[in-house]
Amino acid sequence: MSLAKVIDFNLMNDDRGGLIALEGNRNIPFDIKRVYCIFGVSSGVERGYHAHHELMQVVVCLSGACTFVLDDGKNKEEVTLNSRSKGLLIDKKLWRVMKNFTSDCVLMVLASDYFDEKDYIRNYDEFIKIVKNDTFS
Ligand code: T46
Repeated sequence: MSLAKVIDFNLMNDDRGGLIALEGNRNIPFDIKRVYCIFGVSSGVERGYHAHHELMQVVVCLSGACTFVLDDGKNKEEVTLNSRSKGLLIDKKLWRVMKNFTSDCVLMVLASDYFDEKDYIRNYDEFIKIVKNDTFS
């Protein structure tokens, strides 16, 4: 099963331009409690290097491009985001690294919960222990 679940949004394009609608529990598979943006990332910088215990997110690349590496502790998968009409669903307990940001990259992230540092797993060894325990419990 693919780690990178990409959601295709309905792009409403006419001679005035484009429009995409994102709706919680409809084309976004959770209640949207928080939206944040990432932009102005310098060339060569990598972000992420963590997983979440419970948080689910959908990432939309509004401008430019960047690559996500997703890792479930067994498999790794890379996906490049460069389209406003696609959203990358990042499930809980997936290690993520973001890299190859273009200078014009703007990411909008829809999150299933409010910011909570306690939900982060920022140590890779701890992440591996958690996913192994989940497999055997
Ligand atoms: C994720 C990837 C895709 C807040 O105070 N509120 C927020 O809503 C967020 C997202 C972050 N912060 C603080 C926490 C840190 O002090 O902003 C700082 C930068 O966050 P972080 O280093 O976690 O940023 P990224 O780009 O590594 O990760 C972010 C999200 O945190 C994370 O949930 O999945 O984007």
